[in-house]
Amino acid sequence: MPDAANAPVRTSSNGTAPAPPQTWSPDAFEGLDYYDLDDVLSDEARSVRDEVRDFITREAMPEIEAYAQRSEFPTFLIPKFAEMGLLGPNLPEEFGGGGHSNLVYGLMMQEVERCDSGLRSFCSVTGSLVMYPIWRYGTQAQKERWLPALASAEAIGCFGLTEPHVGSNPSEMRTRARRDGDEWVLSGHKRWSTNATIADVAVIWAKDEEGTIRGFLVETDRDGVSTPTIDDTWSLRAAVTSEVVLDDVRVPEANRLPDAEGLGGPLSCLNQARYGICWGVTGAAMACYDAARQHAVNREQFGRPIGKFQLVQERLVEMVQEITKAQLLNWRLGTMKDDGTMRPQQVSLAKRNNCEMALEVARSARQVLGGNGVTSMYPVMRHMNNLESVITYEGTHEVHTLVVGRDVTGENAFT
Ligand code: TGC
Ligand code: FAD
Repeated sequence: MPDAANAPVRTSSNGTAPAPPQTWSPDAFEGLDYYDLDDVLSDEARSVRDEVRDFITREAMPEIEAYAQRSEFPTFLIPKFAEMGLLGPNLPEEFGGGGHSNLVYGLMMQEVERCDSGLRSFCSVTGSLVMYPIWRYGTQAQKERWLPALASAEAIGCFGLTEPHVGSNPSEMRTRARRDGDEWVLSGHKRWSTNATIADVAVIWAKDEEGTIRGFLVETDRDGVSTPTIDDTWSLRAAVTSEVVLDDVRVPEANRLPDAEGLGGPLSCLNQARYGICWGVTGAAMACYDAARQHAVNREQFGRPIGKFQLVQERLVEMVQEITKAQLLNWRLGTMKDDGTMRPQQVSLAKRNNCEMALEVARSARQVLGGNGVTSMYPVMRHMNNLESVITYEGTHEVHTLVVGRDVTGENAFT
């Protein structure tokens, strides 16, 4: 006789029921521009933003939930990202970049993450963490070899800074690069490397024998490289996250990024990606707000739309208020970046604010959706789970607090 108390309980479906009433559609997205920021954007910026918005709504939105449920990256989108100019949009056109302003780059990331943070991660890693260091620190030959290929998605890249023992403090990295004639021998272990399993090239940060941090382009088909996937996450399920294990991997001196020396090399790349995240998470928050707003006008309880209740209105107004503040922050950050006056600490403040804001918006939107808010009928729980990664990667909330704290007090809390 089976022991009923210890028998496994099915958690998968064992029947069908009529679908619950649908109160939200991505096609009904209204956008959110409470302070008429569209008026200060150029025609070009608006038009690129609208093209990306349309592309994402048409091609990515209908598919994303199923991919996330299956924990699968929608690779069919990769060539489309390239066609839409989403890979390296703010890098010069000379090597395949989009030649757009940073403001336009930000708006693009906002629209991509409106669908899913994992899609924006793919774009951020490609443009800011792989193409940018090659463009900024690479040789002419490295630029010609990799930049057009990465921009057109013929090649995929990843970025390896974090390690199993080293996250917030990358200056303690253990990965080593030993010079041997015209070659370097890399050994170490990178963890949490977005895209690595599907990447052709990894930007690997390692310490040389003098302890100086240097950057290397490591083709992933070299002997000694393996890139196992980290597949047990509840977050960014529609993204590829991996380890990069380097077991005495030999690369020629020609694969070293000659102009990167010290921690400033990888950190300068993070500035680019963090900037994109500030905009991206604002897009995720806009998506959550819009789902909650649509639900509030369509869902009735006590004989009236729940949007008529003051407590629901307050939630929606808080969302509008916080998203609007983030949008203003992004716009100002973008204009400073375009003017060349933006400081890394200002990116830290916006990354810190906007990630926290987006998570709070997602949590509040989830409440407005009631029980169905925990299902895949709505995008909100997926965004919420994704944002738990986004608030952690590219510098945790606490790291950015201490970066700004150091800036305003002159006191270094890291040492
Ligand atoms: P510190 O003494 O402050 O600086 C060392 C050198 O770096 C320079 N520097 C920067 N340069 C450019 N941009 C920045 N933001 C910079 N911050 C510092 C600095 O001027 C100095 O240069 P030099 O020439 O004088 O040597 O360094 P520290 O050891 O005190 O560390 C500071 C701290 C903790 C803020 C830094 O280590 C840090 O940011 N930690 C967080 C690590 C992090 O963000 N990792 C992200 C990994 S990549 C990732 O998460 C990708 S997610 C991808 C996706 O989107 O899917
Ligand atoms: P830790 O640094 O161990 O921090 C743990 C906790 O301690 C955090 O709350 C942190 O804020 C806190 N803490 C640490 N130091 C301090 C301090 N001084 N004061 C106060 N609190 C502190 N990395 C890459 O290199 N490439 C990638 O492509 C990449 N992609 C990622 C994708 C995902 C989905 C995730 C989750 C991570 C990714 N990362 C990537 C790694 C990411 O950057 C790190 O997870 C992050 O920097 C934090 O490092 P950690 O996880 O080791 O946490």
